Amino acid sequence: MTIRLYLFVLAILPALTGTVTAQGPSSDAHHGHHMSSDDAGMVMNENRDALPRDCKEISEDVPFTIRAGREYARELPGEIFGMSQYEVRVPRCSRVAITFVNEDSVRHQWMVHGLPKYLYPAGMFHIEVSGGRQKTGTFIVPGGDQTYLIHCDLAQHMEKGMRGQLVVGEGSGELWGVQNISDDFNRAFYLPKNISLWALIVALVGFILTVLIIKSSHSSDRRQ
Ligand SMILES: [Cu+2]
Repeated sequence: MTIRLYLFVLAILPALTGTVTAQGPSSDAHHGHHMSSDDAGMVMNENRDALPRDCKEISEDVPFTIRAGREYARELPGEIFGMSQYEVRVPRCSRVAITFVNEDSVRHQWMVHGLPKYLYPAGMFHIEVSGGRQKTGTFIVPGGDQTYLIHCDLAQHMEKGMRGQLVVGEGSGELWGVQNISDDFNRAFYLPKNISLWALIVALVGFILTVLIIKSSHSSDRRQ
């Protein structure tokens, strides 16, 4: 009888400990990501001290508070979600501490892409915050001039306004579709900036030439 009870406890032990871990604050590896979470949200791939290969030391500590919510999109045509700041400019090799405040009732994320994968699994650092909560996460940027995409990865949130850029050093050019910074569409890099104006001019010239050719052929028909 005692042995049976022992076996029973042994069998349900993983389930019990699993439930306990899921309820309390936890810090573990999730699909190779380093994640720390509580009921306010989570920080994935936080990095306070590991230096990128092209940095000898941390150049500076730069804290930011970024707010997210519908309120910030109120003046923006076609957008639903907004942020208090769409562009974050930091020095090369700086340690960036982001306090992400979610003023909505739905979840939001502040996610950076394209970081070195040897430090940040999948090249990603991200903070996710439940409605009405806030969370702070820290990461160290590399030593090259580079522009990184920031967005909220929840369905349709980026398309509806939550898209920004992290500019390290001089950056590597503006990304498209960043609020207050760049145009709201993806322009192929090989096309000139005022491509629509040029297309209009070419169409007009083509139209005028066609009309002239038709007119001159009509008048030469009449002369014959
Ligand atoms: Cu969002």
